[in-house]
Amino acid sequence: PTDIKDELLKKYPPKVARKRAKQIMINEAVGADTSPEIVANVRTIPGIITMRGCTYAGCKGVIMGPTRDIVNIVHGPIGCSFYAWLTRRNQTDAGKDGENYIPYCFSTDMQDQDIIFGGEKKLEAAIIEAYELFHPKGICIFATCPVGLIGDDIHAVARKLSAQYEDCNIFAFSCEGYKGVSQSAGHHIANNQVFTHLVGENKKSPEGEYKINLLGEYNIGGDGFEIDRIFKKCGITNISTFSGNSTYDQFASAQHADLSCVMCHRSINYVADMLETKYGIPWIKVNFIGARSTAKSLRKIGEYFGDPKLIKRINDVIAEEMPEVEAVAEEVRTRTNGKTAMIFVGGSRAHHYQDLFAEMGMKTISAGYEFAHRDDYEGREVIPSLKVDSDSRNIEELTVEADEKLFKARKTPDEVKALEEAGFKFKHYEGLNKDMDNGSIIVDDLNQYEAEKLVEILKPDVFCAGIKEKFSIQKLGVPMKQLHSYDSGGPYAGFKGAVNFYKEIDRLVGSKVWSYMKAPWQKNPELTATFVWE
Ligand code: CFM
Ligand code: HCA
Repeated sequence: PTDIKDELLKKYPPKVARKRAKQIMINEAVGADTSPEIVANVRTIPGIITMRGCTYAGCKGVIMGPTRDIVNIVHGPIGCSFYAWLTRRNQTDAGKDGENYIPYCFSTDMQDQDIIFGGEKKLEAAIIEAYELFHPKGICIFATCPVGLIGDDIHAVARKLSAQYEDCNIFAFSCEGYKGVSQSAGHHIANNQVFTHLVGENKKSPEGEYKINLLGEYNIGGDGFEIDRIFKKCGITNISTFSGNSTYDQFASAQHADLSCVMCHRSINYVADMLETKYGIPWIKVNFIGARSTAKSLRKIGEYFGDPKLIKRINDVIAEEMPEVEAVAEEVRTRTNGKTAMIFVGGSRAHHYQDLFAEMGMKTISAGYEFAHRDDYEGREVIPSLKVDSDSRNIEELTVEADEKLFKARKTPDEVKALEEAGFKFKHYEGLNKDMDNGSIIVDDLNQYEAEKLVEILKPDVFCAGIKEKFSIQKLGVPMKQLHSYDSGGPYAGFKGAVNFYKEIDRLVGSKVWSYMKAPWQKNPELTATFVWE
């Protein structure tokens, strides 16, 4: 593995190689007390073709994009709006009310003259137009790069119109693309504003038993639908998903839950903390990617509530769902066992999907995140030691206190202690490194050059990443599965999702088609344009 690292670094100028060396790690976390340090959440080195996206993408596209009944207006050039318009495969059920703005693309369509003379008037007109057309419960405004550069005060515009329209909650996000080093900054900006302007608004508690919030599940390819199906069957009430297929009222009621379940740690762990501090809602890490992981997460929820009725129901559901899943897994394993995968996606999924591959007998030999932070690699223990640099300082940390009226500890200190003594872990996430074999290659902010090199050297049976990597990897003759959009597939979460995934990967790694990728001139050098003296 050390040779591979050297090979990846060889081509770089010394200064770049020195920096990249700290972001490429040969894993040695297993069996060690602490995981070796990886450099993460820092600026991409100029000149490198990164896989990352911008802060606006994280705020508008990722966090707020999947909400269906909030009108999301992009203040900026039309390209930014087009980029975030239905490109993320977050699915929606318009529900009984039928309110669904996801198919729309709301933009102020900034022009040169707005950049020169200011765009606040245009933004105001856009909000008024949207309000008069739709009368939504909420309108959100997103800043793109030029907005920050010219200094339009989007918050002032939002405040003015929010006061004017009492039945509409209007607020804005300073999520200019350049604001942080990646999408991750945008998640934080989005979540802070949702927490400040929305959570806690609905005073009446929704009906139901065993109330939870599901944080960091975005319903890509219908994952959230499958998880909700399972919750329903178990009798668990999901008050609010942040933010797959979410509604204004769900966010506004989140403070009524008795437990927060964190799916994507990267994009939302701080919201779980804030819900705990302000309202007294404890949180646990869950993972519904992988059938066994799903069963484990459900049992954890059962253990938390501690009601025998719920625990029995959960066990019955698992017993009912698992045989079909196991049967498919066993069948595909005859072909997939021992095969290898690489996973490079934004955050959590590079960790979560290793469980699904393991269920198929497949090993993830190399993985990494585009923009996760050190805690997502090394575990939450490192959080107190994370360095605040000029880029992270740019992103506001909210100071939250217990709400005088609404704070309610969900468990007594004795109950918490009893659970912990029985091995139950609150706000615990061990990160990716501990789950990968020692010697496997972990790379932060992988770039195009390194992706191709790694594939050439390690020849995985499948490479998982996004649209930017898709075709260059396929051209190397290796099957490629998108784990952002799922290509056109999914859901892959929960029990039914696991079955879908097994079948899809079985088909991909069994296919010979990509190995026939050599172009005629690669096979027959006489067809190349290179002139050779006879
Ligand atoms: Fe969380 Fe996500 Fe991911 Fe993410 Fe994303 Fe995504 Fe992703 Mo693309 S919130 S970190 S910012 S699990 S959009 S649904 S697939 S990079 S690994
Ligand atoms: C984003 C969204 C993205 C991009 C996926 C990809 C997604 O980061 O803006 O590059 O294929 O999941 O849609 O992560």
